[in-house]
Amino acid sequence: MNHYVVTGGAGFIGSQIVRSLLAAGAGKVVVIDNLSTGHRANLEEVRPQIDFQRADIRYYEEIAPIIRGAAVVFHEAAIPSVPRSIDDPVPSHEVNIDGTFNVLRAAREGGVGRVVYAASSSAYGDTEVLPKLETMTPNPKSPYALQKLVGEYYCGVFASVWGLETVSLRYFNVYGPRQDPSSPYSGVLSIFMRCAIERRAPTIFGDGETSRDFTFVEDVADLNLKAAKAKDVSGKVYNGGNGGRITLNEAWRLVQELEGVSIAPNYGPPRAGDVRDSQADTTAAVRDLGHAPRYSFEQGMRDTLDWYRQYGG
Ligand code: UD2
Repeated sequence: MNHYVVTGGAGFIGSQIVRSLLAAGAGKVVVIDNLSTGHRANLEEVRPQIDFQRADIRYYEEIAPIIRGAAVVFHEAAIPSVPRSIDDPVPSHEVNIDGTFNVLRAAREGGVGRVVYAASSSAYGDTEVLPKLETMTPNPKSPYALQKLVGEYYCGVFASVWGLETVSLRYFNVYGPRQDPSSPYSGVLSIFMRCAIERRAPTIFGDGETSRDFTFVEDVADLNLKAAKAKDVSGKVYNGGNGGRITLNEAWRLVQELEGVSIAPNYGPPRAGDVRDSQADTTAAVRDLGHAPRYSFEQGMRDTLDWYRQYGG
């Protein structure tokens, strides 16, 4: 029986893909993770059902035997964060570009059925028009955005040159339970929620009118499973978003309301490399992949806040 591989499977998004695969009846799920940003705790309740392999995508020899013969590889392993890639560009370059190349090479040489790649909405940069369409010319504003775009291009080239089936999903600011709020590079909603629970003021970079298409992690995992099965999509790129647009000021307002607090945020200078507005056009993903996000922003936020209250992040 062919197995499924999730690189970065101990991470916030990867571990949700693992749980969704198991819920959908996947026989064998193998996780590749070096635990640099992922945590074993993210896989705690599914640990007996999976094969966990501590391995690093920067080293081809470590991952090739694990990837060989897989039905599908979900490639989630990455060093995320725009500011991290600016402060410390070498590790993110090595993992996001060289590591992705290694995963694709191992998949091609190992006869893998398909690679579903975690691309990023940051590839668009600032566009004149919203929502953002896959046909728009990419315009990366940071090393991270560029690295994720190179991974997409590699997916396209592995498909066209060597016939490896690939699908790239441009994630739009994914949030939800298990997102680690403890680093300055953490996703903004995880930071907002921890601040509200601890009764502290968050810092908003810029005027707070920066907007994002925040997308709930379970919807993104569902989209991955659909992309693994869809027909005639090889080499293509799809937006993995919700189609909405929420400003940071609105998001902090909702967090305060849900937590029953009133705390004025601090405002700081805008962050280098930040995109101003982000919103997905989901037409192609709906049409070709059957994308059907189930969570409204408010519902996703309620569930996520409940999780942080219980587990603290
Ligand atoms: C980018 C990508 C996203 C994903 C992510 C991975 C875009 C539009 N999105 O997310 O799809 O690939 O990278 O890391 O490029 N902020 C604050 N206060 C804080 C933390 C952040 O105001 O304490 C701001 C930040 O300056 C930015 C917004 O919140 O304007 C979102 O930041 P983020 O780090 O959560 O995600 P972002 O948009 O860089």
